[in-house]
Amino acid sequence: MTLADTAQAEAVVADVAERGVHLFGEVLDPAACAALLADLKAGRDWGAGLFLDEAAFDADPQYRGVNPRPGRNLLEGYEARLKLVEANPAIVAGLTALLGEGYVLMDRKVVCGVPASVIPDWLKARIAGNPVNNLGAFVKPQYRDVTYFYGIDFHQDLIDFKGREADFVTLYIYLAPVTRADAPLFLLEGSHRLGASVFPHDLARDGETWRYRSDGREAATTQRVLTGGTGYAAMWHACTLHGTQPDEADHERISLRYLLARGPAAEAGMDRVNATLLGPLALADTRVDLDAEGAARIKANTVNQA
Ligand SMILES: O=C(O)CCC(=O)C(=O)O
Repeated sequence: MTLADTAQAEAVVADVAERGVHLFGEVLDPAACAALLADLKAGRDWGAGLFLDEAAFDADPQYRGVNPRPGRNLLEGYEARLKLVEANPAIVAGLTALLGEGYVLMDRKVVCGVPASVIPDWLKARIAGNPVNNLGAFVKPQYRDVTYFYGIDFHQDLIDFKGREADFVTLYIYLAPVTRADAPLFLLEGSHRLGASVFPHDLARDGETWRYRSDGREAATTQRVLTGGTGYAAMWHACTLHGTQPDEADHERISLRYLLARGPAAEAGMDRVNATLLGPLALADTRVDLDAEGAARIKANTVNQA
């Protein structure tokens, strides 16, 4: 490693320690991103045809197991094309600084922010005010190789990992420009400091600052909206609060979402980051918003006030 590389690696770790996020910016080849997006979109329905009709949904509601999984993931078959992301020098260096040599790919998938215009009225009425509008339950089974959102309240990505230590990051890639109207990610910088916390979160807005409470601790966090052009990349700690508002544009927002974990290396920046967290690194239960079937039992949403 050159001195410049070492300084860059330290800057990435310092960013994640202080803010809970590192913004790579528009580091990916825009033409390759656009070509990948065109191929991912080709020959599929991204409109109203995604959804079950109300009677079909009510005949057998399935709230669990509706996200991509091995054998049902639109990115399968695109491994070589994804080198665009996975071999990008800035991204590899950032991940190595934080997670150590030999970091582990936990998951990669396509996430679609679904525009209001394609969601059927019956479904809009049912999901209004829900904190987590992952629409997987309502899309036809053949389309569940992508995760579809109509906004999701501030949450930690640790929410999906009961009992696991927060030893991973989320890497998010925009394959097309994302403006304020395209359901950009909202992050609360500094929120990771309170460690693992049960969803939904205790947040109160004051301008661009949010007062966040967890476990008797309090933090003043700063809202950052991730707008960016084609090839924009950012990564955040598993305890960093983030969310999206419903997509206001007339077209979908298609992104790549990776989860990457600390590898077997003796040292990794993540250890230093986690040593600074004030709260727990893991939780036996990560959320209290769902009923026994996995349906929403709480109507509340804070990110929509942002
Ligand atoms: O893309 C979105 O709308 C939400 C994504 C998100 O927050 C997540 O995948 O954890």
